[in-house]
Amino acid sequence: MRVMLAWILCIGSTFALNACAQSASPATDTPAVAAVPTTSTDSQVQVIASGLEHPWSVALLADGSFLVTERPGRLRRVSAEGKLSAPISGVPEVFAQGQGGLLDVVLDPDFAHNQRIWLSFAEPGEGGTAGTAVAMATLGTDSLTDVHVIYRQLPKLESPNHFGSRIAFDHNGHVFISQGERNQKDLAQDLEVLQGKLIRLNVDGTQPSDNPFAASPGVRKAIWSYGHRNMQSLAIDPRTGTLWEGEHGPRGGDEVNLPAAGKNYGWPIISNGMDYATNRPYAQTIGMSKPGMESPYHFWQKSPGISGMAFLVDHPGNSWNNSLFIGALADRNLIRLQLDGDRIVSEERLLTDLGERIRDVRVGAHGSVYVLTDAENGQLLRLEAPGVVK
Ligand SMILES: [Ca+2]
Repeated sequence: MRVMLAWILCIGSTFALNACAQSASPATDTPAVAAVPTTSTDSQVQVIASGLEHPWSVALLADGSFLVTERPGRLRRVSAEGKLSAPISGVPEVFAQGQGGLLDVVLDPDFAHNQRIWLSFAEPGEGGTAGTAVAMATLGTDSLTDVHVIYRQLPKLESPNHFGSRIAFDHNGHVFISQGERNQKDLAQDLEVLQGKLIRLNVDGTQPSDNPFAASPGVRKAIWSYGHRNMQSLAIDPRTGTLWEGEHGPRGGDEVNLPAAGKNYGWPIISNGMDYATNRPYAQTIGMSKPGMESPYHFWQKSPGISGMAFLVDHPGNSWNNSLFIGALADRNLIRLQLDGDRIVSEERLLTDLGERIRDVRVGAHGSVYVLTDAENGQLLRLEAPGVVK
């Protein structure tokens, strides 16, 4: 079903965003759910910080300050008032080329006691190769200590693209790591390599004995699910513990999946996107579905260029309660999917007047929504739902 959606969006803010404008969203195809238009009467936007070079991820600290990664390889603190620290020392060397660099930053589930953070990044290898990697480290005032790389995507490859990567914890002793297939499509179906796979590890970096391929000879034991393209979104629904993942289609077909153990999400055999060069399906693609492969839970025929993902739930007084937010890079706005349980019932676009690529979105303990813009002079913004008084 194709539904053309257009909404009036009025953005109020403390800087030059005081405008109401009519914006048209792209056509949206929803294979498993119905989408209906919604109207946002107002939302409040505030710039917290500017001057961040291609910020990629933000973690929210309990004192109201932030940790922000910059893709060239820097990690900074940002005070609640928006002051940037000098780069924090001890960050692993990154492969800062193409789509590579310093990527996700996430607090350990037990951060309050162990001050541990997790970073994903493109790690340089021999001969110009690189691979997605994840490190954990102890956060000090201006340095990282006890830095351990606990995951490396192997083999390392020469491609500068499709590193993913996001980190999410299930609060049951496991960490999920999303990544890409490094723009080498066929690797996504090869269980002997780690490209194009969603990874599940124990939080100490060991491989869980109950992973779906733990007993399969010749298969990488860290694999949770496979057939993924470039997973830039990953979040766990706090209400249910369900894992949600988003990934870029090629030319069209960005998709959202709820990855289950051992399942094949199809790339490049099934896809809703096209070859960039020919605007026809890739040679490997047989169609949009195939028995034994999982079709997307939700997809966009025209790719928004989806990025970070975060749930706003358990805030019954908030008009955005039960939402899934996803950044949009190509569409230069913020996607809000209204949920009823796991069902996506409507879609709204926010920050349409800003005109910036949105790289990450996170939700604070009080229901504020934090967004990073992807630019040489990137910004950290805070949004409040309509009706919230601050
Ligand atoms: Ca897929």
